[in-house]
Formats: sequence, structure tokens, C-alpha cells
Amino acid sequence: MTVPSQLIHESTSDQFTPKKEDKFTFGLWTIANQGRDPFGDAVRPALNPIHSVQKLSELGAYGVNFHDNDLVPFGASAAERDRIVRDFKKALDDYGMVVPMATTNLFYHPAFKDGAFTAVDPSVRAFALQKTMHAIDLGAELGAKTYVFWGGREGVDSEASKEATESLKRFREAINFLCEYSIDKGYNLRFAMEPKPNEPRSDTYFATVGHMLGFIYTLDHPDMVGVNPEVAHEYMAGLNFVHSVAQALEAGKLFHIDLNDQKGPRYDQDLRFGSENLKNLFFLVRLLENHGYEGPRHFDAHPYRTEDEAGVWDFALGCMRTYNMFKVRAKQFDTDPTVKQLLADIYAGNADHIALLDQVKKGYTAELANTIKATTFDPKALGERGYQYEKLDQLAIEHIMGIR
Ligand code: GCO
Ligand code: MN
Ligand code: MN
Repeated sequence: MTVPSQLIHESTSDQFTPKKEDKFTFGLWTIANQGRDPFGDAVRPALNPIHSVQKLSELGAYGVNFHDNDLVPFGASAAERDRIVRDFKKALDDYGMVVPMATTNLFYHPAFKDGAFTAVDPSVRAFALQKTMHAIDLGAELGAKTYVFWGGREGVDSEASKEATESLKRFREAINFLCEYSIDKGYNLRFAMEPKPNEPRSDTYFATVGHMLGFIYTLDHPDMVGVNPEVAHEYMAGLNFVHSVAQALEAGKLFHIDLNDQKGPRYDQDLRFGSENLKNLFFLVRLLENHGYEGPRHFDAHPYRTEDEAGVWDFALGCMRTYNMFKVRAKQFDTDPTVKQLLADIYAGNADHIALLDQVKKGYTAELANTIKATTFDPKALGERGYQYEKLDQLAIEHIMGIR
């Protein structure tokens, strides 16, 4: 027997039900994903963006994001574009939805088969700039505050094809130019760079959040550029997503985030948020919520290929509910008196050494260096200490499982 979607929605009106203030957003391309893959054709009909806006709003989402061509087909006339934008704006108004982020499709058209800003063909690089400026205009017109750059095909299959340092320079020149364009137009956009190690190219430049952060500080306007980390992409590189996001957050560079899930270092699976890595994503949500991340909680995932349209909305609701479940569980973990006491015990230490480190925090002095050099430590006792992490981690598991 199949359970009607309606039933699932009705029976789950509870504290985890998504609300506008949760700031959940979806890419138009995510719910509209038709299930095409290298082995099989579309399994679902195309979704109309206006219908998507309505359905997502009813489910409690806050907004939608898009690539230029998710909304305006490639090669549309100016009149067609204006009509589409007008209708779309009306739908946003009607359903109380916003567009916090926009981006450019620089990977679908065959012209971009060798990349865009790093393509070896100068005509492709110049065309990519033109297409991006039009897409920035479109995003700004619809109120976007963040503009995402995902490299798509910026990389190589054959290392012989491009000189890597030249590619990095070309990418930098493009981003510098587009920053100036946005400033010149008075758009007040922030750029968020999205790393990915591979796919669709066999190797992509700027493989991880760390690579991207390093690159950002070489730009002309580093302040207006941050990152858009994606769960699946860091897992593809075998990394701990929480640590990647923490580094971006701590640097003030977490401008946006792509939430989904992934089974280990394989192809980009874009699974429903929280469907696989419960523990790591529990700690991700805890990090975001405890460190004042204020941006949209954006889902860049897609429904299983097995689903019809009802399954698409089950997927969307599932992403949002699971985020809220992690949020509630994380709060319970952090306020559990047993956890608090245990952490207080674990973090306590020798008062003299705490005082020394407080001095270190204030900065170097020659006197402090000498004091530290003259201090007596007891490495044997330090080596014998038990940290109680088994107990702590089990408490985390019991919270994640809803036992405590
Ligand atoms: C992918 C990427 C994209 C980008 C999108 C927004 O692996 O396909 O994650 O979905 O996030 O193009 O820039
Ligand atoms: Mn993404
Ligand atoms: Mn992806």
C-alpha cells in the first residue's frame, strides 16, 4: 500500500515543520531535476518554476535560487525574458517567496565543454563574461544578495591541455572583472565560490573549500568574495565537511551553503539532506546554529530517480524537516546537564597553565617566552590522562537517536 504524500504532510505538523524564518531555500534546478543520468533519460516531466515556487512556499520554504537558464531559456529574446521575469516576480509576490541567491549556467551548452573562464578558446572566455554579466543583471533584478560561482567544467581531462597556473590567472582575472562590474552597477552583491574536486571534468580547479579560501585572498576585492561549500563535494574529496565549514565560518567567509548528502567519495550524489551522514550533519547543524550563520539554509540536492512529482515534494519536505530535527537535537545535546558537566570536567585544567595561555592569547613577549621555557610540565601524567571521549560521544549518539 502506498501512503499518500498528503498523509505524511498532515501527520508531521509539529515542531520540525519548516517555517519561513528557518530560511530554507531550494535551487529551481533541484526539485526540477528530471532524473536524467549518464545511463538513462528523464523520468519526470519538467516542473514549471512558478508551480515550484508555489509548492515550496506551501511546504514552508523561504525562497528559491536559480541559474539564469533555469528561468530564462538559453537564447531567449529580450521580450521573452522580460515576460518570464515579470510572471516570476508576480509568483514570488503571490506566494511570499524571495530569491536570495543566483548563479550562471556555464556548463550545459556545448560551447562550455572546455570550461568557461579557464577555457583555452578566448571566444569562450569572453562569451562566459558576457553570459555572466547578463545573469548577474537577472539575479540583481530579482533581489539576489549572493551570487554563486561554481566552476562546472573549469578544469581538465588531459593535463596537457592547459597550463594550470595560467588557468588560475584567467579565473582570477574573470572574478576581478565581475566584482568590478557588480560594484559599477551598484548591485551590492557578495560572491560565493563553490569548490568541487571533479565531475563533470575528471579534475576541477579549486578542489576544496581550503583551495578556494586560499585563492580568495589573491583577488582585488577579497572582502566581497566568500565560499559556498557543498556537503557532497567535500565528501567526494574524502574530507570532514564540518571542519571545512568551520574554517570558512571562522574566517567570516561562509557566504552561502549547499546542503545535501553523499555516500563517501564517489560521484556527486546530491542526496536528500541528512539521509546518510547523520552524525556529521548533526554536528554541521550544531556548528551553523551555534555560530550565528545567518544565510539561507540552501538545499542543492535532488530526489531519487525513482520518484514521481509527489516524491519530489516528499524529498523537499524531508530536507527541511531533517535540518530542524538536527537543530532541536543539537540544542538538547548542548543543554543536557550531564553533557555540560562532562565537558566542564574535560576542559578544566591546571590553573597556572591556563594563565600562561591567556598571556599567549594577548600576544608574544620575550618575557613570556622565557616563562614558558622555564615552566615544568609533567608529560607522564599528561600521557596517562583519560579524556572520557567515549562517554561524551555516546551521549551525542543518544541525542542523535532521540534516546535522551
Ligand atoms: C553541481 C553543483 C551545482 C552548483 C550550482 C550553483 O555539482 O552540479 O553543486 O549544483 O551548486 O550550479 O552554482
Ligand atoms: Mn552545489
Ligand atoms: Mn553538487
